[in-house]
Amino acid sequence: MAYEELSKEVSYALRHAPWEYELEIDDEGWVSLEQLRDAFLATPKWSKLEVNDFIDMVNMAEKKRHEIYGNKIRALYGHSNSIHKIAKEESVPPNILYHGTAKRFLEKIKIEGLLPQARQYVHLSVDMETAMLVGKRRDHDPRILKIKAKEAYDQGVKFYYGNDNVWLVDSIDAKYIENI
Ligand code: HQG
Repeated sequence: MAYEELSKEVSYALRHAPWEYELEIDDEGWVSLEQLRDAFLATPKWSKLEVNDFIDMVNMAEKKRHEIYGNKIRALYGHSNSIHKIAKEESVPPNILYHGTAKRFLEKIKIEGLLPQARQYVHLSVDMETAMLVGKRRDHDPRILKIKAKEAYDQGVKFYYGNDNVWLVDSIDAKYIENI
């Protein structure tokens, strides 16, 4: 089974295009594994897919993009703003979080702060290494922004837990970005 390829397509379906797959996603982003399997079975590439393949995919993944609970699966983060907003659980963030971005975005970020752009939430990383990997998707020499998360939280900004490495927030005002 091509788990990486499967994971990419599951991400696409759950984050960006549930309607293409005729998936009924609930308010917290869950969809039944059977429904997802049936949707994938419709394409010849996945004609041998079984529900267990999704379970193996999640268990074997290096990066925790999806979560399975009972007979349901959901994407933990990354949803696009073109789908119904996924409700996330509010939590107290660590003191400091990081955001890896491209140099070319800095001037705008300085003025506007961090905005979710095409996604539902701004994604923050728990450490500089993770932020570096995120930033490298957009710039070979990315900038790592240090976010005063706890201070923002104490002043009323809501933070949402994504996974062990990712926190989500609706937006981050520039005053909470330390080194910009
Ligand atoms: C930037 C991947 C201009 C922001 C990753 C980023 C992550 C601004 C880009 C997850 C801005 C949006 C998300 C502003 C923010 N002006 N640019 N005011 N505010 N930006 O891809 O955080 O592998 O939507 O800095 O690892 O890069 O798919 O967000 O560069 O966890 O599982 O706008 O996606 O995970 O880019 O990445 P994205 P992101 P997966």
